[in-house]
Amino acid sequence: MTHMLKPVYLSLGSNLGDRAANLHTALTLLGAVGKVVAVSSFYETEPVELTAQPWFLNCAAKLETERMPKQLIKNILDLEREMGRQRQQKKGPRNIDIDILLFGTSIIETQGLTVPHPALHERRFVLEPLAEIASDVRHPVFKRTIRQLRDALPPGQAVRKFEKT
Ligand code: PH2
Ligand code: MG
Ligand code: MG
Repeated sequence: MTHMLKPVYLSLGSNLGDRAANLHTALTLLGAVGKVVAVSSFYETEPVELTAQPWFLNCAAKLETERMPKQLIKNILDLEREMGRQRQQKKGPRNIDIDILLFGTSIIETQGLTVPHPALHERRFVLEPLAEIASDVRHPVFKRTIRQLRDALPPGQAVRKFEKT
C-alpha cells in the first residue's frame, strides 16, 4: 500500500531585512523537509498582538511530508536558525517565522507544539493567505472551513496583497 501523507499547512512571516527574499529562501529550504505543493500570494500585513514593530510579509504554504509532527517542528526550528533568526522578544521582529497551522485533521497538544495553531482562527494575516490555497479545508476543532473563519473575522487587521516592485 502506498502510504498516505497528511497535508500540512504552514504560515510564513518576515518583518526584518528583505522580507520577500526571506520568504522565498524559507520556501526553498522547506523543499528539504517535504514537497511544497502550493504557495499563496504574499501579503503585506499590519503587525498584531505586538503592534510596535514593522509591517510583515506573510504567506501560507501547503507541504507534503513524511515527517511526523515532532520531527517537522524540529526541522522548522533548525531551518529558522539556519536562516539566522534571533529570538529576543516574544512575538517581536524576526527575519523569518514558520508556524505549523494544520497537520491533516490531527489535534496535537504537547509541550512544544499545539496544532491547529492556537491563534489561527483569529488572525487575518493567516486566514487571508490560507484561504487562497485551502478555502474548503475544515478546522478540526471549530469544524468551520477556512473561508468561513476568514469571513467571520471582525474588521481591522490590515492585510493587502503585496505587489512586487
Ligand atoms: N506574527 C506574530 C505576531 N504578530 N503580525 C503579523 N501581521 N504577521 C505575523 O506574522 C505576526 C504578527 C507572532 O508570530
Ligand atoms: Mg508566529
Ligand atoms: Mg513561530
